Amino acid sequence: MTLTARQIGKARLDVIVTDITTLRVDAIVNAANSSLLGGGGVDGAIHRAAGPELLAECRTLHGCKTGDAKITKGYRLLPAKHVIHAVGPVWNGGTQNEDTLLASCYRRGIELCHANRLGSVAFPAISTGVYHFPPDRAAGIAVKAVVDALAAAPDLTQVTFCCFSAPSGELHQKVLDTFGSPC
Ligand code: AR6
Repeated sequence: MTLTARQIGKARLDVIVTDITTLRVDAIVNAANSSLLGGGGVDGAIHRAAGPELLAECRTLHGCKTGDAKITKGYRLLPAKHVIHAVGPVWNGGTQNEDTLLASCYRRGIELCHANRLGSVAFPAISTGVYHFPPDRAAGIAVKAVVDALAAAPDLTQVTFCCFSAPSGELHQKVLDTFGSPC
């Protein structure tokens, strides 16, 4: 279900509520942990849908730092051709640079799209599950980080904020509606 769609330059940004593994986009972003070896939540769903080849490629990456992201193929995830594994911060009361690290995940995701000439990408609400980042604060950071990074990725024409609950979708919608113009 699409909650809102906004045009910012050449890019259309959507907020939808659905399972990210079902999306027809060039890349879906995973909310991974620093081992990149799988886990629960959206990470578990993506590995289940992509199959064991995804874990095999992840093993070759030797982990990923918090705030950074690495790209793999999507394997059985079709139609998503790639997975961008971003490692969000664990919420620790806001004292451990969590805001900056979360924004960095989105910026690195957009940068990897540009580096791989991808046209469309979908992000989950990174860190708002097991990592307990406050969802309203995370939504503000996510949308602003993507909007700020868009100029660095001129080929990117579609960015989807893929939320997994109506309340999460509404938080993203409220922020996104303050940017760009309706489309
Ligand atoms: N599609 C879209 N969003 C989803 C899906 C899905 N299929 N499943 C869950 N979400 P979480 P984190 C939402 O816990 O907080 C893993 O074990 C979920 O409702 O998946 O970054 C990793 O291996 C929430 O809004 O990720 C790490 O160890 C959001 O995705 C750790 O969890 C993120 O929740 C990362 O924790």
